[in-house]
Amino acid sequence: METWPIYRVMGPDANDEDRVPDPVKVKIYEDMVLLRTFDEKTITLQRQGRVGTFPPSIGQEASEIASAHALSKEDWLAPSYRDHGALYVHGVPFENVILFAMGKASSISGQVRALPTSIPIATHLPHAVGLAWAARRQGEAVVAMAYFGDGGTSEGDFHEALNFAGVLKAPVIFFCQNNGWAISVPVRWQTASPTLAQKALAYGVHGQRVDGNDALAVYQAVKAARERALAGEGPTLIEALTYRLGPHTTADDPSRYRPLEEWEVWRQRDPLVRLGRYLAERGLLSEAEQAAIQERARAWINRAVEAAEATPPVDPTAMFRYLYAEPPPRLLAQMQALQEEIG
Ligand SMILES: Cc1ncc(C[n+]2csc(CCOP(=O)(O)OP(=O)(O)O)c2C)c(N)n1
Ligand SMILES: [Mg+2]
Repeated sequence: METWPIYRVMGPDANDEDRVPDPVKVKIYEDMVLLRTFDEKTITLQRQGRVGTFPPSIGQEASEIASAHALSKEDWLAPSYRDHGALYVHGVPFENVILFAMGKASSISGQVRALPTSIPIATHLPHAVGLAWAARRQGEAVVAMAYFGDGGTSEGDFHEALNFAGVLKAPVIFFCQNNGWAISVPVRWQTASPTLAQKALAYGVHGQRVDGNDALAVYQAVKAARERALAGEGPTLIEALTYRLGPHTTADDPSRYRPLEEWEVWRQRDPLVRLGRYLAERGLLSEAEQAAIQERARAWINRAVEAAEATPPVDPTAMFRYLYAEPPPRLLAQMQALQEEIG
């Protein structure tokens, strides 16, 4: 019977050594702070009607940020709606993320090697396999990594993607953030499997559980998966155990379904506090330096929001332009009607 230990690098239960270069640790911390600051700011803006519905990743910063730091910029990233942090690390300017949240950008990803954020659950997983396989056929030494949640593992696309990836030995990483909930559905109602990582076994894919609030473990796990993929050893399913401390989106009220005691337990495991403490203890970043990073992040986000608010709104007819090379007459007629209405 295979066991599924939780891979850890930080803390008393660590089962591997810290091999993350010090400057990378500091950069991961800075980016985690930026993401937290951005999420908190955006929730406020949404309450004021200045941005649309928004899915924050508060509590998941270690998974979100450290995973993307383990990739090369040449790798492909296939994000879901919550993964603006990973996109930012991969090279998407934060301004794009803010514009996207304000409905002022038609695509978040721009010129970087990332797919547009996937709102449908898990539909981007087969795409990631395709990207990885295509890259391999073209002789490129890159991987594709798909981000999705615990809920995504119940979708057919997840299973089809793992099956294809296993058979093709595609250089792909399936990065599952198990944040405890799929909106109001807890993981124990999502699956009868004791772990999500073990689902890899059925497809001949390497599976691993990692402490998703341990930034260094996440980084090392993704790095190792990447190296295996590039060595032709096939795909990896990583289950990063983390927790969504905030709402599913700004349209959600978790107090209606989530026990407060559970939230209290996970709040004590805040990945940002944990990494901050680790860096301070090792003399890599003092508390004063951490406070300065926070201050800079706040100022930077405020400036970026101001710039985004000063940006003119996107042409609403843009929504008709990206599905078909040659839009069918019905869509063209709708586009024209809208054009006439807005003048
Ligand atoms: C195919 C599909 N079905 C249903 C939905 C509605 N929906 C949006 S988010 C969500 C829950 C997803 O949970 P999980 O995969 O755990 O990701 P998380 O939101 O926790 O990051 C659902 C059911 C959707 N977007 N796409
Ligand atoms: Mg979830």
